[in-house]
Order: sequence, then C-alpha cells, then structure tokens
Amino acid sequence: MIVCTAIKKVSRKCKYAVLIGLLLSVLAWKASFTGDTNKTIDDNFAITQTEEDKLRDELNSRIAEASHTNISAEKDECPEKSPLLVGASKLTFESSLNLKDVEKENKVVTKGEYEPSDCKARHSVAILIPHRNRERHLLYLLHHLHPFLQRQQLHYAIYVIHQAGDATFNRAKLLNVGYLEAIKDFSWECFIFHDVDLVPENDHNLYICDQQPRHLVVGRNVTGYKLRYKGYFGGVTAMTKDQFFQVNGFSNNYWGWGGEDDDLRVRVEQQKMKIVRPPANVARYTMVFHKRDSGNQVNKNRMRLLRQTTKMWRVDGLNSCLYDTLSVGRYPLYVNITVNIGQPQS
Ligand code: UD2
Ligand code: MN
Repeated sequence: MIVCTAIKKVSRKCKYAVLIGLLLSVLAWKASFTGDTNKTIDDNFAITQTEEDKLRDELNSRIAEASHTNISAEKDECPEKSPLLVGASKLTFESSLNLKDVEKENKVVTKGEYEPSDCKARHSVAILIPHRNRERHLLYLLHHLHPFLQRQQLHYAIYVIHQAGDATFNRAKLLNVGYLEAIKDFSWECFIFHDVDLVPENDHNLYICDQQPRHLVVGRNVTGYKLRYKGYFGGVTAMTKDQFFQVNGFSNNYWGWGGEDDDLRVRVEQQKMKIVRPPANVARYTMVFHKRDSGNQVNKNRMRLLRQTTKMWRVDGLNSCLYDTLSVGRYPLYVNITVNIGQPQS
C-alpha cells in the first residue's frame, strides 16, 4: 500500500512534466512563426492570448501543489532514540479482551503493517510468529506488541504462520516459511522469530537487527528472569535478511518440541557469527502460562539431529523448504499464512 502511494505520486508528477513539455513545445513552435502565419496558427489552434495565460496559470498552480505534496511526503528520518519509549510496563492479560477491541486500539495498523506518520522509520522489520491452537496467546501478544513496536517508531508487519492439520508441530519450518513468504511482500531487512506466548516487558528491548544475530530473551518470569543456559537461542531472536540467508535458515527436520533453537545457534556459530543480547534488565518477558500442546511432544531425535547440523546445514534449510500455502489472509492486525508443511518422515 505504501508502494502504491509512492507510485501514484510519481505518476502524477510525470503527468505534470508531460503537460509542461507540451505547453513549452507549443509556445516554441508559435515563436518560430511571425505576422500572418502567426494569425493562421492562432486561428487553427484557436488558442487566444487569454486562454494561453489561463493555461499557464493553471499549470503553475498545479506545479506549486505538486511540490507542496512532495515536501510533506519527504519526512525526516525518525530520531535515533525514539522519544516515545516508556521503559518497563505493567502487563495485563484480561480474560475479557477480544480481537475487536485490539483492532479498535490499533486503527493505525493496516493489514498487519505500520509505519510512523510523522517521520521516516530507520528500520523495516518483519515479525514472524509460528502458530497453532494458541488464539488467546496470539490475542494477548497482538494487544501488547503493536503499541510496543509503534513506540519504537519502526516500520513493521506481523506475520502469523499457521500450521494446518494435526501432524506434529514444526516451529522451525514454519519460521522458514514465514521468511520466504514475507520477502515476497517487501524487502524486510530484519526478521524477528517470535514465540506466540512471550510478551516483552520493556520497550527499550529494541526489535531491530545488528551486525550479529540477536537473542532478545535473557529472562522470563517463569525462570526467575535468568538466562536458561549459555548458548540459549530460543523464544525471540532477531536476524537480518542476509544473516538468516547465510545460515540457510532453520532446519526443516525438527518435528515436535526442542532442539531447533540450538540447531540455529550451531549454524550461526559455524558462520563465525556471535550471538549478542540486550542488557538483562530490559530483555525481560512474561510467558503466558501453558502446558505442553498436544501434537508437540518432545522430539526424541533432537540430539541425533544436532550432531549432524555442521554436515547438514547446507542442504537442509531455506533451500529445501517445501510447503503448500493454503491461504494468505490480510487481517487488520496481522497477515495470516496457513500452510501445509507435511509431516515427519519415517
Ligand atoms: C521453548 C522456546 C521456543 C522453542 C521451544 C522448543 C523459550 C522461551 N522458548 O518454548 O522458542 O525453542 O522451547 O521447540 O525458551 N506453538 C504453537 N502451537 C503448538 C505448539 C507450539 O503455536 O501447538 C508455537 C508457539 O508460538 C509457541 C512456540 O511454538 O510459543 C514454542 O512452543 P512452546 O511454547 O510449547 O515451547 P516452550 O515454551 O518450551
Ligand atoms: Mn512457550
């Protein structure tokens, strides 16, 4: 939609340029004739001096209008640090909350996408959320995440990648699908891979990418806000389009719970990238309580798969991610991609 507005502006400007061009050539042509010939032309074209003046005035006012529109369209870049940040927030999870209310609170979001109206965002970020049967968690996340991202003055879109059917869940493959589908919409430079049940508590935890892959969950309420273990890379991570491409994305072979986040860490470290984290006092999340979902039992193969990552990463990832997109719904607050990703082999 943003692209469309830009195209409309450019094509309007082109029309004015063509009009001016035409007028100038008519004037030049007229100037090259004198006396009687001039009169003949006037008669033929029936353009009188008054009409010519009127036309010129009209054009001038159109040009003035166009350049005015242009000035207001060229926004200044947003400040390096958003003045809208508030720091730690007290999160609420009201059981009475519903989607219509959250939509009403976020009228500035169109088809899951937002950009600041008063300045040009410094970052374009796609948020990818793997999902099945967690509607309530999704609602809480949308409720908190939209204003959170707006306070960070980002250009962003939220994509929910919904696994169709009831085969074993595959978080990592859904995130690969999200990446491949989102880059068809826009050249997002940064991707946030985001669990549906993790709500950020502090808006100084910036949803942007860096020279190195970023892990945004240092602590969660349920683990006393401590890092689970040194190489922990689960929950919410931020990688640029190029970083994720360089590691060939996630493995597609982790069906069920666990291991896929460690596999991504191995890929990242193998490319000599180093995981960085925001300070512990801001990288804090509330995880909405849940039990292990049916269809997402512990993946017993995960240790075996992890031992093969350094051999397999080249042939297992974005370049081998096969799926059928069943539908793409552009809802007010997110883009929903429902996808058939198949089932585990064996
Ligand atoms: C941890 C990691 C998570 C992932 C997982 C192992 C943290 C904070 N998170 O989460 O990133 O590595 O372990 O796979 O450490 N989901 C559904 N429907 C389902 C099952 C899963 O939508 O039926 C999605 C949802 O986005 C959920 C995510 O997958 O947040 C991870 O699953 P989980 O929340 O059951 O696993 P958890 O909390 O142990
Ligand atoms: Mn969880």
